Amino acid sequence: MGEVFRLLLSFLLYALLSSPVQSASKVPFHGVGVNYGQLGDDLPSPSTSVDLIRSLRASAVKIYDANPAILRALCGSSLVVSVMVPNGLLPSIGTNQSAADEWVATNIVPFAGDLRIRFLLVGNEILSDFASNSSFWPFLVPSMIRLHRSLRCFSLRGIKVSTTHAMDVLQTTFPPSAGQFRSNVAESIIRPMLQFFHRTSSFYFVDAYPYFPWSANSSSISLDYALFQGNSSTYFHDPASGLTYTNLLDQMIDAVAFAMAAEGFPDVRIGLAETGWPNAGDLDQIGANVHNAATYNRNLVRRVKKHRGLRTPARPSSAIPVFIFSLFNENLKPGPGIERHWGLLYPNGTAVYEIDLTGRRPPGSYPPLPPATNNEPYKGQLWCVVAPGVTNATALEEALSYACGQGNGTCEAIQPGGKCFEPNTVAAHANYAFNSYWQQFRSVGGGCYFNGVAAQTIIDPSYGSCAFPGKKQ
Ligand SMILES: *[C@@H]1O[C@H](CO)[C@@H](O)[C@H](O)[C@H]1NC(C)=O
Ligand SMILES: *[C@@H]1O[C@H](CO)[C@@H](O)[C@H](O)[C@H]1NC(C)=O
Ligand SMILES: *[C@@H]1O[C@H](CO)[C@@H](O)[C@H](O)[C@H]1NC(C)=O
Ligand SMILES: *[C@@H]1O[C@H](CO)[C@@H](O)[C@H](O)[C@H]1NC(C)=O
Ligand SMILES: *[C@@H]1O[C@H](CO)[C@@H](O)[C@H](O)[C@H]1NC(C)=O
Ligand SMILES: *[C@@H]1O[C@H](CO)[C@@H](O)[C@H](O)[C@H]1NC(C)=O
Ligand SMILES: CC(=O)N[C@H]1CO[C@H](CO)[C@@H](O)[C@@H]1O
Repeated sequence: MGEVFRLLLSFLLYALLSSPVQSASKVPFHGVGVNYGQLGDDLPSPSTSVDLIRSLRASAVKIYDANPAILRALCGSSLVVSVMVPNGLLPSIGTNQSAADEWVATNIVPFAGDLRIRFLLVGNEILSDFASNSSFWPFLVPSMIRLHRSLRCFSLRGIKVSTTHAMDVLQTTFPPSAGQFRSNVAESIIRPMLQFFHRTSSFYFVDAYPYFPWSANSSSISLDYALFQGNSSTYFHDPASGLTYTNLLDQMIDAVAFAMAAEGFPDVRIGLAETGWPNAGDLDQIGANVHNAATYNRNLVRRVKKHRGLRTPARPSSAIPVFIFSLFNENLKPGPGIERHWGLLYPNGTAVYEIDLTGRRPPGSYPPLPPATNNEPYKGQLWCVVAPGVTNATALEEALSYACGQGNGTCEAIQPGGKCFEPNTVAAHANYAFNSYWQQFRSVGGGCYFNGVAAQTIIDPSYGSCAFPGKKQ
């Protein structure tokens, strides 16, 4: 055996044996997963949905509960599965080991033999819920610890226990090297959580959407940078770390990596629980279109394929598991229009745009995309009126009474004798009330949706002496 060869061999052996703990660095799955949300009243059955997930060639699926019908439909598929404990169970699971054991016995154990369950996520964005549920925060880490103990007890050692976090768990994200957790959770919750992830080789899961920082600040952040197609003039160089960023997603994820390092945990692995781009939205929401959504998700999956996993400048050697949000457009999600338009598929199973989640399909082989029509903010006036095609009088009356019930003179003009009382129909009054409500309450989060019966328009609905206030964008 030649000396060079022997040296090479011993080096290889050394590299093999001295590489970090195998289980900690193993890629949980190759390729890209998809989030299968259920907030729609028109979604296909679980088994049809699982067929659709396979046709997209996803590697993994994440659900927001442990719905047994979905888990049964997944049996026999090779998909890696991530299940979730509903937020509302945290107080009982966090204080009661029997409750944790019972949850695992009922929801996981029956499927563990036939499914590749790899992640058990305990609650969804718990630390971003300030209003009703900040009272749940103290139960988050205890719940994870108890569920981990239950899984071991049932010999289910392959399942990592974690939870998901929105970006607002950080108080600083820019530049990424300055990433820092919010002071109201850093010491009390984040530090013990990172300790738990470190001890159990689990992952910090983040929901990161470049769409939001870009759309809030489209004049200073380049769209191409957000869509993974920037050039050297749009790259960001972080002076403190010396790292160069070619896209906004890496920048956001590394803010998390640096925040964890600042708490003393530089080696806890990161997972991307949700990312994506809306394929449509309201008239006052920029950049939400099929062109950008397809571009974002196709470029993302190609990156994952090319680098054998998502890797960021601060974490070049550990692949980040990725779940795209979402499988379907979900019509029951509240909030602005983009919220109902994250899907790769329409509820009828048709693709919003074609995508091969393995990232193998050459970009040039996709059919041309429709042009992006709203990448600049809309500058004209907008009004909020009854959505086209809505005829359900009950639904309109409910929305009308909600809008008028918010007070502040919203519905004065449609009272008897008011300038907009005639025509005295539910539809006409709803038109007026929706607009009046929206113009007044927009700046404090009031939406133009009313459970689907209202929509924005660029056409001034004023008539006769009845003026509808419009607002310039
Ligand atoms: C703990 O959980 C078990 C199983 O759900 C339940 O039977 C028991 O009543 C709970 N104990 C307390 C103190 O809530
Ligand atoms: C917009 O981006 C610029 C440059 O990155 C930054 O300085 C500014 O604080 C951002 N503004 C908002 C509102 O995020
Ligand atoms: C680089 O990207 C920016 C923003 O997308 C664009 O304005 C500029 O023309 C590009 N420069 C080159 C050399 O392609
Ligand atoms: C599915 O739904 C989309 C959006 O509503 C529609 O454009 C498309 O024609 C539908 N496809 C089928 C096969 O019904
Ligand atoms: C009309 O709206 C009401 C209230 O939102 C709802 O309960 C009902 O199912 C709707 N009817 C139809 C035919 O969609
Ligand atoms: C209520 O109306 C007053 C007077 O028009 C206005 O100043 C105030 O901002 C309104 N409140 C809200 C929440 O829109
Ligand atoms: C988002 C979420 O989990 N909200 C929950 C907050 O807590 C109440 C009970 O206190 C639940 O009903 C909600 O579902």
